[in-house]
Amino acid sequence: MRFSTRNYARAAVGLAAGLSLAVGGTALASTHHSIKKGLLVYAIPKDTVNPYEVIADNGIKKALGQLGGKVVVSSGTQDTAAAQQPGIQAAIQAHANAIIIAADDPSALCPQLAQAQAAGIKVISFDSDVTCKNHLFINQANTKQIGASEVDLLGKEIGYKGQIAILSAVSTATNQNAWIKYMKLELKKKKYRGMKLVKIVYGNDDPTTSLTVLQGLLSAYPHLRGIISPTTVGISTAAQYLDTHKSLLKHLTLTGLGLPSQMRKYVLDGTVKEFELWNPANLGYLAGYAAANLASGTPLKAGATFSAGKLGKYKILPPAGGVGLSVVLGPPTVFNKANIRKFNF
Ligand code: RAM
Repeated sequence: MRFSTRNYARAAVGLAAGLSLAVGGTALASTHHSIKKGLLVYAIPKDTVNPYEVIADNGIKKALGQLGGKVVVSSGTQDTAAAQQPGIQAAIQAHANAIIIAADDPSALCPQLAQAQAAGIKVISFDSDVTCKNHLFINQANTKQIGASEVDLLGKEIGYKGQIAILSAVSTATNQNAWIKYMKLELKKKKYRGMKLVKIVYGNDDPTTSLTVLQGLLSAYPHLRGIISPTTVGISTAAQYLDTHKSLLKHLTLTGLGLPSQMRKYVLDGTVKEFELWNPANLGYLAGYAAANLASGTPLKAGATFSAGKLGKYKILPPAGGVGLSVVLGPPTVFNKANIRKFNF
């Protein structure tokens, strides 16, 4: 890990937080100095209203703030590729240096993103990937591990038996579908043969739609034993519903990916036992640093490394498992009664 003199303060903070950092003599040659000043980054989240996306966008702003750049957030209020298109056009008009996008669709925006690249804009995806050429994906955690661990969290709680369902986000979201693919693969293992995935419903990361499809699911499958909701909007909506319909908890277990800030109440009152997530602010922060580095000359190739401020050094990984060039933030945290008070995102 490398640090400039300017980064010593951050290194001290990192050490205080228990991170293991090596600050060496030759390490003073920092990548930080090479970041261009005044970079303009367009952040295009899945939508501008989902609290998860807002926290992640704030992470991007924090990174660019540290690097002397600026962030414009542009997206719609619903999770559609069409609502993300104007943001890409605005980035081109504004001569942005980079776009950071959480894709509502894997491929629908590739023509626009190619147009942006032709105008010299670096394309970074985060949270939810695109299949377009020449971009870097900032992955929140290993995709396969998220899928597998979600199934395992639920399996443990329901004794590996019974009908289960998934409450997802939009049906075109790359991240949701990638995790669901690995959930299905995990469910094929012998250990899970007593668990049957009966239905996947899509709440579009909209609380009202999520509630409607949840109620439909519960009336269609009265014997449902478990729900995995790999979306912060879905799991918080479902937790709120179960909290007010406690008799369902006699046979139904909920887990998934949630914000500890939204789920704390439900974990402390026993509605939900365990769920997981990474730190979305750190995900945005890492994407911000990646964008600034690529826009300043860091090559988009496997093995290239860059410094991501307080998070340390990251390496671009080669394509694997259906994902192109990527960087992985790190393993998620499992939250339960014992630790949930410690997290504020
Ligand atoms: C929702 C969104 C987002 C996903 C999280 C876990 O907020 O669907 O894309 O990463 O949940």
